[in-house]
Amino acid sequence: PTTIYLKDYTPFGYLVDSVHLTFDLDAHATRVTSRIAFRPNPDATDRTFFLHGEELKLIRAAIDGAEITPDVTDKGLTADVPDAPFLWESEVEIDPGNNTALEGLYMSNGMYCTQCEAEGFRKITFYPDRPDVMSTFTVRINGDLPVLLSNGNPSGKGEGWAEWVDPWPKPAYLFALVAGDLIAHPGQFTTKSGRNVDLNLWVRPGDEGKCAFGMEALKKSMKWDEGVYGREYDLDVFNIVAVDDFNMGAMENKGLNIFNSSAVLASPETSTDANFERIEAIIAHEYFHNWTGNRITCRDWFQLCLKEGLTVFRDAQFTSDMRSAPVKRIHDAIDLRARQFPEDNGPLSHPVRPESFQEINNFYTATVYEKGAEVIGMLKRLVGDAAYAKALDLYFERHDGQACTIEDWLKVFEDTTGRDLTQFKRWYSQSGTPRVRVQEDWADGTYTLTLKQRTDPTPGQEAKLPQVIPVAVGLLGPNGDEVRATEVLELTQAEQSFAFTGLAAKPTASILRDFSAPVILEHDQSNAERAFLLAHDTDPFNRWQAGRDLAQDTLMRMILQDAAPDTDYLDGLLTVLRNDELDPAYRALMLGLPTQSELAAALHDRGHTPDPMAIWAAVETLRQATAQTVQDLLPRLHSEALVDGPYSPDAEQSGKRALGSAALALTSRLDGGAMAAEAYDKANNMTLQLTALSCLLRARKGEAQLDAFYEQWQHDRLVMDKWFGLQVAMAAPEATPAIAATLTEHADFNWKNPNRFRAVVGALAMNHAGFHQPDGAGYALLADWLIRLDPVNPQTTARMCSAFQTWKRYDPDRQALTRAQLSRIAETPNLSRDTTEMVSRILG
Ligand code: B3K
Ligand code: ZN
Repeated sequence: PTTIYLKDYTPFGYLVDSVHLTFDLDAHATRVTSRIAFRPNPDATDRTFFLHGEELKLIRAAIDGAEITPDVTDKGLTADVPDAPFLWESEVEIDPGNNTALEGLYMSNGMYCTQCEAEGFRKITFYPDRPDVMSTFTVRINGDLPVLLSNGNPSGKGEGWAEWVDPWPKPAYLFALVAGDLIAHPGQFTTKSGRNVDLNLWVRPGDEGKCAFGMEALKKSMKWDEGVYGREYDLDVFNIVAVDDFNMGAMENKGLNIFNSSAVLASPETSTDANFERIEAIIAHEYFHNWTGNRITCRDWFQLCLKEGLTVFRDAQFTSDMRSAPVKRIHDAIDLRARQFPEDNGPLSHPVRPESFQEINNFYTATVYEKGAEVIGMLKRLVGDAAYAKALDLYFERHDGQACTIEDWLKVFEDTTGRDLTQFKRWYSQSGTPRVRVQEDWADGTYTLTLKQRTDPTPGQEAKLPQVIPVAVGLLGPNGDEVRATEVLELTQAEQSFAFTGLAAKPTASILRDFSAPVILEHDQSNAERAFLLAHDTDPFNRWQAGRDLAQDTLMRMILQDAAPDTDYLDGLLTVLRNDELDPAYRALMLGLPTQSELAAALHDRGHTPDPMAIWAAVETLRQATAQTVQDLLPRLHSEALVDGPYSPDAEQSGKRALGSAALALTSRLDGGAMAAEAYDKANNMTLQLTALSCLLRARKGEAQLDAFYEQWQHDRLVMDKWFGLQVAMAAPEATPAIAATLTEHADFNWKNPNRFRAVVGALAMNHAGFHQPDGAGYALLADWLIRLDPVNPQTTARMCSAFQTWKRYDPDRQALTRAQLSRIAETPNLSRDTTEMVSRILG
């Protein structure tokens, strides 16, 4: 396989002035006719006329009306073209009905749809399929289906055809087409300058009742982007389509967003609070791409974080504004530690802006997205809110309509603030999670904080340079009052000291407030200090973090020294839970524990070999002790979940349900699931129903409820995904591989559907102790399914290979078992480029 390098970028030899496409739809022989106006690009030196094209049957090609015979390979075609503007025409035939990879034009339940990012347009027609080639598109769809959609504004339609014009120049990856028997859930939005926009959420018949929430989320997003970023929508229509077979969450095609149905369809009966929150965020994310991604796009795929990091950052701001900012920040830190840290500290580690790839689809990662967003958060913290707003205004003004780089992005900050961002830019080029070690000194009223940063070597990067790390710090006095408000220290050297003078007594430091940088803080705080912060910190993030540190500390000692659960932790938790002034959602978060995978990483960091079964046992013991400690509070906390009045997925109600659900889970450890069985019968929404079922499954009960759930919901794919997933997630470690294997034999296990595949096989990889069973059954089962899925859907297969990325943390036996499975995958004949790249990187 060939490796593509950032340093090799050159512009394409031709510019595209317009694209006209005609689709004659047919399940197995769709004809795509293109008419493309090219002209030589004055900024390019290489005039090779190469058009990407894969899996296309070329019927005809012509230049300025004269038929030609281009050189065609399995990657594309080359042709001799005039050194002047010319019209390119081609006609190709494609087979959407057999497109199981879900990239290009494919079919899902009788509906035609597309996914072109990153490089799927080349499976539709011959084209310079690269994001720096932008053009307006006119699309004619001929097909015997009631709804025919493409990008932009509708420009005409009749029986069996429709035409669309997208006036905004765009790269091919934003092209979309949908055709099918769909029903619209309509809405309206008037932009701040008075443009009336017709909104539609298109769904399959039967899903009409699951649209209202998504539509409202869309309107809120449109309003928010006008208010906070001054960004207005720029077409007369905005369409969203829900599709059951989709490789990711959703896609921001211009004016025609295509969503995995799991990322848009919602109703209280079928969706959990967490589903609602995720849907609201994804709708916002895709909508925000209209400016950060579509109007300003990426020059090349190495710049992916330009649009993704920024858009994740924007959707996080939106969620903070719509819901609770501290809760969102804590969720994001949990998520970063669970998904990005393992990536950044293992064989798949890569910079936020990668410098090489074989298959770009493998770089839609937590590093590019979530660390990319953290980098923007740090930049905003360093320059301040007002300067950030000014820089963004300049970004939109200067780069509208362009395909840009990270250099362009940083330049607007340099130009508006006068800051030199040379060192800051290392966040984009250095991979690995920086570690910040804390040393504290106290003398004569002066508290000195010494911070040392280091980043371990990562693949391809042995030596690391110091980065700019904003460390937000506050100090608390002995009575719990804040004696120094939050201040952002700029750590730029390998080692740096910061002095706080004039203090009456030795303070307790609250460091890395609000999780001000995506780093690992190494702070040997005593549990007494942690308990003090848990009781008094004014920063909600660090108050939560103090509880988390206590929990981690006790778990580590339970695992390593067979210690009993720590009373500092249990007592602290009790105090927090009793405090009715604290937001229920926040108290629910306090009840959370580090994931078992995180504990494995922490053990590995400290030079121990993690034993997944010992980790699992410690967590179980701590949970049991927690249940006993807070026993008296549980009935009242559980009743929080039973809010009065109609269901709403808002922050307040879902926070109460989160706390009530956590209480029910603890109760089930004491009563064997009796209360959960009652709660299951009474549940009047999916959040409560699923919580009760999961408590029962964990108590090794709930067989009857599992059957009843199946009977009740077998007609609903999204709910059935939960039914499949929960059984694997809640399985006892020893039973996990067998349960997962049995579920893959279930009549409803449609493994070619990515959601269903992830529900079972993905859940297996997420069940830490179950996946890491000492006999290797978890590894073998995952490998079996990856080998089976690869020829059908390489993207989803490759993505799931990352379950193996942490393999070198574990003991030699497990390593040998994993290596055998990875080699078995690697040696599979005709393995996709996607999976080949992932497995070879993981093997190292
Ligand atoms: N831009 C798409 C992701 C496309 C993934 C291609 N493998 C969704 C998003 O980030 O909004
Ligand atoms: Zn995105």
